[in-house]
Amino acid sequence: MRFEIFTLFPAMFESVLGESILKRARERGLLTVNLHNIRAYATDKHQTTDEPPYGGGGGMVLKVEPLVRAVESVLQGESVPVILTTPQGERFTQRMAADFAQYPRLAILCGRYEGVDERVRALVVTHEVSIGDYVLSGGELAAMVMLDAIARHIPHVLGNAESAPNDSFSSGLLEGAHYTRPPDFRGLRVPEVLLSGDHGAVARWRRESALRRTWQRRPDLLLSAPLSEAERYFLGELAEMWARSKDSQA
Ligand code: 6GU
Repeated sequence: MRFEIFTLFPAMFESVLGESILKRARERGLLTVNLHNIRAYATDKHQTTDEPPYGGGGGMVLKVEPLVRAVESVLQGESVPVILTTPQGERFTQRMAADFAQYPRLAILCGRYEGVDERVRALVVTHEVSIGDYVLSGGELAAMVMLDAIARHIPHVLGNAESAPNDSFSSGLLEGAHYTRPPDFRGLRVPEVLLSGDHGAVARWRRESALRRTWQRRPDLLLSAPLSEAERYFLGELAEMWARSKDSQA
């Protein structure tokens, strides 16, 4: 999969692309990330990329000419989704990451300052995406978040040990608890079942741990998670235990 990233700060991407899973994916030819400096597409001799807004009000606005020129000259008329990073966009989710990963090529426009000239939206943008309800100084960090989350869905980017289906959200649930050696640390013991070698019992324990954690922290996810009859029964028991413990406090 190929990404075309349009930014005023291409160097911000270097460390993220140069480590761990994204580094390996690029080395193996599964992922290509082309960084395009918007400034290189400025049309005046000062290479201006931003200006104060018409009508005043402060802040700076990314100019339309460099952005549109950059996107058009890189994409060459090819039909490619062009994502604008903006706090006003649709909230980014695991579902969106999986859907965007189906495209062979994707462009991300990193917004900056107070925003981008509205005509950029009309001319080149196909999707507007936000990564959450807070304001970042620019879209670069948001673009890296999306890039990472999308790349995890490209076939062979994750090894077996890292596989995506058990990830929080892909299963519709949060992940449960994890342990590794030692079996006892300061009296805190790893649950016996995980040491038992009984794979069926371990799988059940993991699923229950995920259900318990989701019920405690993100009960909203349980409304849409695909659950078996046995899992619904388990949640019912959790709820009953919780209700009883509340009664005993009253
Ligand atoms: Cl995509 N951009 C900016 N500047 N701030 C954000 C954001 C994006 N998502 C959340 N906050």
